[in-house]
Amino acid sequence: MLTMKDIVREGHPVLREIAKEVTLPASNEDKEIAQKMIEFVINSQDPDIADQYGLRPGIGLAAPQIGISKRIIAVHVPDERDELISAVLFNPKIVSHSVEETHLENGEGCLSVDREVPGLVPRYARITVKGTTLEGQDISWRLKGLPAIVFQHEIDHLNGIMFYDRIQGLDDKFKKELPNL
Ligand code: K2U
Ligand code: NI
Repeated sequence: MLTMKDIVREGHPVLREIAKEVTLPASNEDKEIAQKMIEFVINSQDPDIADQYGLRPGIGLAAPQIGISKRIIAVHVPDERDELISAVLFNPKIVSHSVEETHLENGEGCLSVDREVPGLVPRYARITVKGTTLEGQDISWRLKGLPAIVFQHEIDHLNGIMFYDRIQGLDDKFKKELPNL
């Protein structure tokens, strides 16, 4: 199982690369990567497992965060009706979005960033995401609320974007990759 030692931290170049498309149908290797990723996110939300293995709770993970520059994300997050969205997507793509924006009141964090970075992160309030699931199904999901935010956060990782890149007015010294600002 993946633990925090497998999570790449800011400053590693893989987090600034454009991840490569996954050849479909996904190979067994890519399916295994995806399965480990969703397992990590689910484990990170289980208090006993998270405590036992020192996992930081997460609602999403992108393959570059485990050092793999491929367009794979895993998300395990309740929507506004408390319906669970738990999925892996290969080659996810935001195909449309609202003009309206939203943000998390307390800003965002990242499993690859071991520090607080203050500031609001503007996100599209509603998005339509297309991609391919672990089972090989091509999906098109319309998302809003926290699910929309987490998908944007994870797809940013596939494009080498960190959440703090989007914080307006944040002094560049806080955007430095190196912990010694
Ligand atoms: O990609 C990651 O680093 C996982 C992040 C994803 C994320 C961060 C901020 C906003 C949306 C998604 C982790 O899940 S950070 C922990 C977390 C947990 C619950 C809600 C928000 C953030
Ligand atoms: Ni992140």
